[in-house]
Amino acid sequence: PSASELRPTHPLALAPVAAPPASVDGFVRRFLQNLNFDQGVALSTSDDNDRYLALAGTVRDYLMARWLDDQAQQSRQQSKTVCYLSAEYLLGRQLDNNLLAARLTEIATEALAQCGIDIDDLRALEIEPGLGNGGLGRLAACFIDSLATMSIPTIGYGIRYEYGIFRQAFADGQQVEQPDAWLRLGSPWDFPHPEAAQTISFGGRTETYDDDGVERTRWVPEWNVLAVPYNMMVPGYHNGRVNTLRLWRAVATNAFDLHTFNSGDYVASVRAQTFAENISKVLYPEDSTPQGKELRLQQQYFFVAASIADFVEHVLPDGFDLTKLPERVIFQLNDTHPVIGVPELMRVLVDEKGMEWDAAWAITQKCFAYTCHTLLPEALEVWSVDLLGRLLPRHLEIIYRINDAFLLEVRERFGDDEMLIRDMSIIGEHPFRSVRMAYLATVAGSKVNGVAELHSQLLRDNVLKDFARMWPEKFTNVTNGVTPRRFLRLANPELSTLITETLGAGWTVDLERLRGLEAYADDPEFRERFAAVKAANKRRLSRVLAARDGTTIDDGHLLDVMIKRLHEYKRQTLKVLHIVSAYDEIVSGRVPVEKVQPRTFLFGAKAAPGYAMAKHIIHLINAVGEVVNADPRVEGRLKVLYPSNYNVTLAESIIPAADLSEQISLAGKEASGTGNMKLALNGALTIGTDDGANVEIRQLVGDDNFFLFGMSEPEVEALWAEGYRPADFYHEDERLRRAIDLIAAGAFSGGDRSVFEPLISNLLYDDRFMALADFGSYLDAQERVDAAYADQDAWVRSAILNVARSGFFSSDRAMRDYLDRIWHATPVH
Ligand code: HBZ
Repeated sequence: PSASELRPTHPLALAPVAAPPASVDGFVRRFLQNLNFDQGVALSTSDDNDRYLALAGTVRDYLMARWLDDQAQQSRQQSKTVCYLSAEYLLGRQLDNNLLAARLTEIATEALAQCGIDIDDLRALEIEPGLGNGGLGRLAACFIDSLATMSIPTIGYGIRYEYGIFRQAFADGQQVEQPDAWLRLGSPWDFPHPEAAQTISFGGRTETYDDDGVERTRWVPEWNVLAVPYNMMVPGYHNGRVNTLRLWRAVATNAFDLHTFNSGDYVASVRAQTFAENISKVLYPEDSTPQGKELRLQQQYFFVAASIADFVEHVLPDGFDLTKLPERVIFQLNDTHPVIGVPELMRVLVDEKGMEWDAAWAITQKCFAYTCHTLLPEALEVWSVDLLGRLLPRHLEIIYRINDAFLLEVRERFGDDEMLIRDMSIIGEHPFRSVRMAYLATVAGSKVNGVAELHSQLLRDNVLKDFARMWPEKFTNVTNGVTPRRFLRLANPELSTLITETLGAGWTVDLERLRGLEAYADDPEFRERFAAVKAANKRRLSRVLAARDGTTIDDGHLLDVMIKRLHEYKRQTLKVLHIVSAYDEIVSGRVPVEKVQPRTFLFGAKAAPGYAMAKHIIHLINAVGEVVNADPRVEGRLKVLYPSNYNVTLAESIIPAADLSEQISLAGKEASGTGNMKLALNGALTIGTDDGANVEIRQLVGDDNFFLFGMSEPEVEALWAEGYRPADFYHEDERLRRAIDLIAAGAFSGGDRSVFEPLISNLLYDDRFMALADFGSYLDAQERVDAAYADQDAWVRSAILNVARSGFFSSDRAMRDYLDRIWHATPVH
């Protein structure tokens, strides 16, 4: 028979895809098969990396069968799919999460033991995919976990950076960045699908042509790259579901630079190919100041265009009626990074599919929704018209046309108010002509949401106020959330066991059940067990730190943690000033050392490589730590730890051990925060300002279980309006003056007064984030912390109540909010 007549006849070929049996035997068999036939080694000669890759491959095989099944089912059911468009996914390690989700943890542990392997030795080998900067990227990872657990058909689309967020090291207390070669030892969790590659075009020009009497426009691009999808499986927790994270990698097309090729300069032609591959080479490490670099815009368009084409060509059935697109998809824009998808969808619908502009616009508006993650004006992304027009000429035309129609609407609504027109225009004129991506997203999106109540309110009142006046119903809030699977169940196994023994097992997918713990907050036996878990977690963290840095946490210390990106608005400086002040009080004899509550201050933070002030702050933290940790006068009382290269893996050790959570941003600057949620959920008490989601944490856990300090957002505004002079606070507050003077005098820089001069003069004469104004209130709050910690019974009670009342911060709840308020998609069972 000819090939086309061949049909499967073998019974195995007719059966559905079968996962390996979920038994120790089944696991051992599969593991050895992978070790022998994929890694190409015998068990006896394999090293730990071979074994890790074979183990990961085995877990993947179990998931793969379910994934194939889900793909088939989702395409049968034609259900609405959530396409989460995000330039970042800060995933963390995969092995434990995937074992847990697929109920394979015990089986795998036993199977490996029967092969003479301790699974813990392999766990430690996994390099986490750090394909994100911080909160925004980690949020995306929590969301896709929750969506899979809730059986919502989802595709997470993003970029498979070859180098994720840099590895941070310290040299003489200063940050140095090293490349993060996370793919070096192989990448067992994702697999390429070259057959589903998309060709993505750039540059060139546009032209009009006559299409049967209708004038149309087409884009004549100049160069292409190939976008190759790599799929990662995203298993739901204990529900047998597996969604997809599809990350695009840039590969040169064969046709690349045919001109050079044909001219005989073969080597130049091959070299030119690497140009294309640069697009997915590296994650930009700035988490708040867009760089405006051409490569970054290339990255954005690259992954968004590939994702839209993928959805239209491969997810939708052949011949799908695109006027029904909004019934099948919602593209959620994770900040403005994917907003170029708006003109891209318009281009596809109008230029490629021949749709009328108005019809295409109506569809596009229904298919997108926009999440904003910031309030800082300098973080709002703009692209110069020059650059955008050169790289994406057709998209620029489309943006202009969208803007023309939009500004007409503004005029109709508000009259010819030229000031207003200038303020609302998607095209800004100063300091250079540019496209304001947040405005484009707001105009195009069906909904716009902030990430905490306060943040959403400030978006409506300030950043996007004219738009909120025009379309009040467009604006909504979804307070962020975190996945309880990774950040409680996996990170804190002992607390998880205690909770399950107390409340039963359902809490991992229904976090509000933690409320049940309130009843135990006054139970002495429960408190004792809870306190024992915290102590054990501190010892565990101490062992982790001892192994990587040779540092430890002493028994009995209050563990005070500040873990987040290094940024002036987050105010690590305020924390340092507190430490310096506490140190100074002891060494100058004003406070007897035995009266001091022993504390370990722990920082984790990376600074954007080009952010000079943030790097000064890192230097200062390390310098203060070096002096404090070496001074016998405070030994056993104060200690400062700053492990380098803070990442998701390290967070999972720190968070369960923390007593005190530092959330001390200037009110009105932190959109939400999510570390604050993870720490409260693990029984740390928050010392914090009324900012971001802190507001909601405090409302839920109660004032008695939260240390509030600092100005409120309206007070901040008022102080600005009145004229803020930080030096006044320096002169008026003796403790503040002493702390600053000590740093300025060179006490932490071997007497050299110049080292921290830029930092000190910034504080005294600029202090954009008002650290000095909040210092007094902060120190008072820290005194309340010390007093509270002295009463261990009361402290543990508060810690239990923090856990009990944090159920709201599950990302499952956040997903329900998105589904109800924005997406209107439903689970597929
Ligand atoms: O997003 C953070 C917010 O600062 C934080 O308050 C919030 O909880 C979190 C999740 O909503 N924002 C970021 O993490 N932003 C970035 O990482 C970023 C990355 C690249 C950029 C701009 C911002 O170009």
